[in-house]
Amino acid sequence: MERTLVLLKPDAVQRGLVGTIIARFESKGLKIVGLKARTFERSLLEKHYEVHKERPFYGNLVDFMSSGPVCAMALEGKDAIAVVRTLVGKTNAREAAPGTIRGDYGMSFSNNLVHASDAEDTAKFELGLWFSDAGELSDWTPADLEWRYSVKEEL
Ligand code: FUP
Repeated sequence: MERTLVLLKPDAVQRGLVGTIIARFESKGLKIVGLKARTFERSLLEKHYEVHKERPFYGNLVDFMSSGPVCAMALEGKDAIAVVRTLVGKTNAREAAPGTIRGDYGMSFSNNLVHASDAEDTAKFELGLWFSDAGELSDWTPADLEWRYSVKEEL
């Protein structure tokens, strides 16, 4: 099983899409192992987007992400990183395919509703950053786990 970080950005919160977007991940069969929502400190967002530090949009991005509440989530599942990236869709929501979260709910390149870790090493770094306190992530077994995956082939 793999874990990945998902952030529902301030535009998702402002537009009342938090429940809708979380439902997409839950319905897919991903397991929520961590969840919290508040306006996060700028320093956290600066670290989160450190990789873009030299890019011209960095300042605006950090301003936007610290401008209001963000819902941060840790999701778990087989190949969760790739599965979540597929569900989220292309960065520019105008180009994102219908059926993806950005494709169905967004019209913007920068206000694109969701962040999702893009690789194993970034997921590890980002989960450590956003869920750093002991006990923030829960290990639990969904009662229907054996129906979500083929026991013989995958578990
Ligand atoms: P993604 O992996 O799809 O979240 O996209 P990136 O990591 O490439 O970019 C992070 C965020 O920066 C995007 F969600 C949107 C924003 N961005 C801009 O505002 N301008 C750019 O030119 C590129 C990215």
